[in-house]
Amino acid sequence: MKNFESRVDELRKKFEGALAGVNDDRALEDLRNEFLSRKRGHLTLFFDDLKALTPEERPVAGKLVNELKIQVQEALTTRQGKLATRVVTPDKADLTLPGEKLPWGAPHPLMLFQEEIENIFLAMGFSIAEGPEIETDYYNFEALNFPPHHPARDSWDTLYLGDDLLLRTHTSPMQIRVMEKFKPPIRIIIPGKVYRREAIDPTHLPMFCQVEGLLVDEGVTLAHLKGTLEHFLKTLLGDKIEIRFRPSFFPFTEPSAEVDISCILCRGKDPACPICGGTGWKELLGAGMVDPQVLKNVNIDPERYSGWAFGLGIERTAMFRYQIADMRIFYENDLRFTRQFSLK
Ligand code: FA5
Repeated sequence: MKNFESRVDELRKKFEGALAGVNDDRALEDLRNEFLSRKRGHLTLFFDDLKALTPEERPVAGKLVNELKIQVQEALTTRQGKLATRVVTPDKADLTLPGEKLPWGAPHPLMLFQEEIENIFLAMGFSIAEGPEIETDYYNFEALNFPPHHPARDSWDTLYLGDDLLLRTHTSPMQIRVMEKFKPPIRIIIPGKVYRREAIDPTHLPMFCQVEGLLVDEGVTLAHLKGTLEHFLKTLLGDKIEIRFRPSFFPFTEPSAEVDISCILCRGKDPACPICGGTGWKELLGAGMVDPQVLKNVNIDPERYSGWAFGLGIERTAMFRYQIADMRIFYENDLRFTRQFSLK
């Protein structure tokens, strides 16, 4: 029995010595076979040797061999883990291995929809601009005729980033930036994100996208605004929609209107309709003739030039186009939803 014990000890030392020299998967596999192979592994042969011992010695010796077997198995597994996580230096990398497959990305449905909007306006001779999402009080409010303490600011107040900086509440500040830089004739659209202190519901988000439109030239009238918006909305949403201009108020346009389209979900028949609440109409945009005071603020002569502007909610409009009852789905990143829009 003493002899058996020292043989187990010797084998343990032999294994530990061999394991210390193992540096790759192939050597590890060889070592595993050498010790654990079912036919000729050292440990397997040891179990055979048990037969030569007395019935009293056998369980004690069996326990010793079993313990060594567990130790060998665990040590091999640990070394295998270490080999798998080792850093492969470039000269050792196997360049013949297939690369990792990355899933294809696709433009977000709202980006695709925005592009459609842009294309309709590009075809009418408009340019596209973008502007900062962090704005100053001057561009977001003051230059647009919202003096400090004006009540119209209340429903637009948003996240301030300091005394003077804020996340823009609409894309209209870009009207000012564009008119400061370019002189009429101006024909431009400005898509971008805007932010508001807002209670979230199926048609309201605290961050959403707008497209601003601005046209300034000689002899521009409200009829041009109506005609352009009608062409744009019918091209985007189909000939069947009805459009209505509802008198409204914006400090930077005079006269002002909210533009609604007929509800394509319930057509005004469902008092519980999540989009129109049974009214049959949903507001998509605000619009109006650029207030002469705003033109003066950017040194454009209101006696010579007139203009119109609009601001459209992209998510709201996309809801109509795709018949989606709740705009929050655009931001939930559910691939089952977004994949339906990917380009084929
Ligand atoms: C404005 O933001 C004005 N700047 C629009 C404007 C531009 C008027 C130029 C005149 C001239 P309003 O707050 O109504 O207006 O927003 C415009 C559109 O943005 C709405 O008609 C709606 O489609 C969308 N919208 C407004 N609030 C939200 C919201 N919380 N979530 C999603 N869409 C919204």
